[in-house]
Amino acid sequence: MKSINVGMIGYKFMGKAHSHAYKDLPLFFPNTVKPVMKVICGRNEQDVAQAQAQFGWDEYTTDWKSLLQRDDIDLIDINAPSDVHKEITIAAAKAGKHVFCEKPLALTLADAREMLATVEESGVKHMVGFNYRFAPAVMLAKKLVDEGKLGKIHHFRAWFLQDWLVDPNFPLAWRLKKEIAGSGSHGDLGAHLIDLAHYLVGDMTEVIGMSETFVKERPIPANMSGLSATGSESDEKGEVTVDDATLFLARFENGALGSFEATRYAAGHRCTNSFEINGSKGSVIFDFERMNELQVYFTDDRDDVQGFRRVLATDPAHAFADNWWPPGHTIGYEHTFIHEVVELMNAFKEDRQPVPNFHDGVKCQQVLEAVDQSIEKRQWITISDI
Ligand code: SOE
Repeated sequence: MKSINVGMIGYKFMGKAHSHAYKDLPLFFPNTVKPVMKVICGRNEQDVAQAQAQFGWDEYTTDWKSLLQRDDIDLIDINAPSDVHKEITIAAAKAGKHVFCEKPLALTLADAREMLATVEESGVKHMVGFNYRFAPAVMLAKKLVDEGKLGKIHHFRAWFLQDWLVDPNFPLAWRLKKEIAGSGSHGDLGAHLIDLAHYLVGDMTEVIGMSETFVKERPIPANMSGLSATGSESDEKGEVTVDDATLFLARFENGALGSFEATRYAAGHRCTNSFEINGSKGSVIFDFERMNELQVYFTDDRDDVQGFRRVLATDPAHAFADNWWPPGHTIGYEHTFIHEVVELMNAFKEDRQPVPNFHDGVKCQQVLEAVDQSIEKRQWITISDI
């Protein structure tokens, strides 16, 4: 197989990130399957036509169902809001199309499980968009954990902090409506942290959480595009039906303890996505705003040089780095999506499921829902119970 024809649904933030990944991939990763940017799909004809021309897709359509009838489409990429993930995934898989779906996989755990069952029954490939796994520095952390270089893991501590809601007049965007987004900071930001925890440390056994919606009503936007609106032209307000911040504690199967914080109210933090892992033989610290670096500490370093050192994950020894620039020439946010799509294309080349796939999406949704239940019941929830 030399190429895969893509039909992509959604053209905003993630649509641009995915389009860029498909476009750049063949230039830097010529030895894998080539994604062909066939058709981009969206509800608003004028906007999707503009996206088609700007992002470089062959065609556009406003009818996603028409993509499923076409023999020349192999893969459906879903980056429209979360409320449509399930319907499109199920229809696509039943039509024999492979599915790449943005996170969080679904609005509920039951929906996510149904999506997983359908892609499995249909025998198609499935991938979920947890792009932060693909930062080479994160992959280095994973390698150090897997090699036992950090010893027995005691702590996983993660925080994803944004501040775009601090202004109480920021409009009621779709991300603030439960029926469309599923949840707020929890499913949007916390989902990434949960996936990183699964990837780096392993499965969790129980969780307890708390959350808050600091601003309960916001102006209804006259016109809103993604996160880009800065104010509202209307005096009318609507209810915010998702969490603004969610924090939780977790126990892992391997005995480690976890703490997680996701918020859109951390003034000054535009996109601080960080974790720290402490083990019996060392620690690592990752901060997405310095995504090329991993802070590393080993207990068996000589006494007189004990301390964290900064490793720049841009050498040929680091994941994906060989395909980019000479050592020290850094990469950015968009590269996480390119690496993600390289994994997807490699899965076609090697005829296997890509990772992370819908199993990982369901596992993440299970933790999201367990935390929600614990908040509602004000008690610890055992993950395997739900
Ligand atoms: C918006 O809050 C957002 O774009 C998320 O939806 C992404 O998944 C995260 O990577 C950055 O923040």
